[in-house]
Amino acid sequence: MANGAAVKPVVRFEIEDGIGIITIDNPPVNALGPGVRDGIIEALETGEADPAVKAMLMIGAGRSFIAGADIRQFGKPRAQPKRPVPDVLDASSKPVVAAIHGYALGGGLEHALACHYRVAVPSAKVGLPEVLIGILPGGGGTQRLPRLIGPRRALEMIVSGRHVPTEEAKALGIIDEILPGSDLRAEAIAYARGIADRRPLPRVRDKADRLEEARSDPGMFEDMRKAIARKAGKQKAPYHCIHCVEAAMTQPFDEGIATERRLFAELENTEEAKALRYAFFAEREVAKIPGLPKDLKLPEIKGAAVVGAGTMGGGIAISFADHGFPVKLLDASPEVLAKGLARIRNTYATSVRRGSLTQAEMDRRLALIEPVEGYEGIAECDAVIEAVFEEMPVKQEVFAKLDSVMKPGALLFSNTSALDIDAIASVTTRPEAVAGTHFFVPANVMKTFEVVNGAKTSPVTLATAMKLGRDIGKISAYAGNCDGFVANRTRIPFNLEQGLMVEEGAMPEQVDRVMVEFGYPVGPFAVNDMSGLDISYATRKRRAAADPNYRGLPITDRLVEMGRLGQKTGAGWYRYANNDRTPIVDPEVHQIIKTVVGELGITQKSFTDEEILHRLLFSSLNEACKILEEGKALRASDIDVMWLNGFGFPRYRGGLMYWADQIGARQVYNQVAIWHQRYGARWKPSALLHQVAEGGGSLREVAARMPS
Ligand code: T1G
Repeated sequence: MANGAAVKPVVRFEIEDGIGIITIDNPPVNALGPGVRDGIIEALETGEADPAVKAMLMIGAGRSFIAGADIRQFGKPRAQPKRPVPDVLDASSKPVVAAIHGYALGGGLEHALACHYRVAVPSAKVGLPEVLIGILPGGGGTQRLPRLIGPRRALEMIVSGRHVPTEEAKALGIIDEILPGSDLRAEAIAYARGIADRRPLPRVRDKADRLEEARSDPGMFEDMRKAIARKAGKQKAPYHCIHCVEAAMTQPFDEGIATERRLFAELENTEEAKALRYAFFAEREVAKIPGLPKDLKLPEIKGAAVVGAGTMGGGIAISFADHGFPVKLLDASPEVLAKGLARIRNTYATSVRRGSLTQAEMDRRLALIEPVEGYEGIAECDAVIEAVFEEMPVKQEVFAKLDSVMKPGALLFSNTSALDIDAIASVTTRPEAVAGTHFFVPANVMKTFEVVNGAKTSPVTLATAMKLGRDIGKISAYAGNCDGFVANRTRIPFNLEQGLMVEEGAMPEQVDRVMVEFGYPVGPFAVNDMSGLDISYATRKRRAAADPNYRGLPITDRLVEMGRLGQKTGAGWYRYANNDRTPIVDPEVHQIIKTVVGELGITQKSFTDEEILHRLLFSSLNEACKILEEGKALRASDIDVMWLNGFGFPRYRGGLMYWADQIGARQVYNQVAIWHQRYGARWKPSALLHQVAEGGGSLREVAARMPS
């Protein structure tokens, strides 16, 4: 090493009690980065050659076994190990045990599958999540897993990419034994000693019984293709995964491996794989707030309170209970509190009915939610989240009350989706302990969690809110304090263009088709019908009352005034038959549009699909650039994370900023400038967009100069 400092080996080999211990030590998650595979091979060869070694075990140092290949290496030229590790394991004459804690994912599980035995601690997770980054298990996973657990289960695991907990992995046959885990290394050595003399060595590649069983069900692959069609859309990776598992049924092992390698190579540098890799790292980067000291001492949040037992309050309480936090749910009205609890109970009961939750787990989570009628009942909580009606006077009244009852040091968070955090904090004596924690609807499902930084919010409060979001399973993202913060503010132009294009001649069903073909699960008009047209109607009325220049949406207003509130009234932008949720195009809506357009005297035109797509997304993109200019968002990639996890933006397109880069900042700017000429101020190009376009740079790499 240039400065002479010894390079810590990423793989260590030691012998203890006749067992060769191969330790992978490549923090933070022992990814199979440079030197790791070669290190493992070297250790295996050392153990193989040493007569003192009766068996070997592979174990990870730190918090995990192996979390897979080093994703940062993909798309780049990289040295390949002299032989694939699984081949070396297959050739071993001595048993090798994989001792798993933390995660065995992707190449990590594939290494374990090539070992002769797999043991794990109760809290471990295993999986082949490659499809989530647009590729497939390229280290033998598609050939070994079907042989070990049967093609149907393997197909489900590989196509979903889900992480499987130890207990289920044991039941499936992936894990041979669950070890207590108080001292995994010692427990695994004892296990290895126990199997050291067993022969023949159980190689997964030799197993055929589970494949035989499945020969009676050849239709499973076609069934899976049909089952994933809607969600997979145009993505290649899920179908390549199915093809590989199918090859395990139809080809000898080594030919199956060749098929897997060929299809892996086809996927590694696809646009979808690049976009999904970008999304993976963007979702890690979003947690970091530049300038926040890493060693900031954060208060521990052991229990929280939620004020307001409405739909949002209930969903927030569920998020806490789902992650093991005791939570007090407060509402001044006993009726609203009872209704809120009933809604929570119903949400859990639905999950039990669907089999995604056990009754015991439902009871355990419900027991964590304590209804409270008085403020004094929450005074000792470490943090409180206010989720009351979205009116400033109401919010300020609640915060003044919270300030007077909450214990010193308690943090006061608001779930407001747009109101001024500084104005809310101003009624308290502890504005440094106030921040926004904006959940998305439904709060117990959506992962985006906007943490809004007020002018007086302290770094500790900000960092604690960010961590709290992650602790309840959310993706926390920084947002500066401005109208609509970041996510909603980028969405407002989209909603406006959506409404205006219908006035100008685009049909709701055309817009929805364009967005579904683009990759959205549902079109924006159908989404409006799901959440109810009356929600935004009230907001528009409030904004029009406050701002005479506010551009309303007369067509949508007309629908609401005619009682067409969406699915809940059986009609909105679409018609819904007999409680069915399938949107049906309704000629009556076309008539309403015609009438209102006539009253507005608007000349209509036809729209191309591309024009619709660009009007919607460029309007938000332009606003996103303005937000970055103002420093209200830290990075362009944060905005992408919000759109992927808050607005259902198709993940294999990377996000709004990433997608715009595929078109090119220059082209986007030019179009925005044209629309500025045609439609006026609302399309005024962002200076940052112009700058990036001029500079030929990329939008997704933009980071705010001065966060505010
Ligand atoms: N490669 C590179 N860096 C990785 C990584 C990986 N596989 N996994 C995690 N990191 C980094 C991450 O960027 C972050 O860095 C830090 O580790 C902590 O991660 C041949 C081809 C393991 C469940 O898809 O799902 O194997 O931000 O914040 O929340 O078939 O990380 O601190 O600088 O996410 O506790 C397949 C990916 C690869 C697993 C831990 N494996 N990782 O979650 O921590 S493809 C995966 C995860 C493959 C083979 C193929 C999660 C985790 P930084 P984190 P976490």
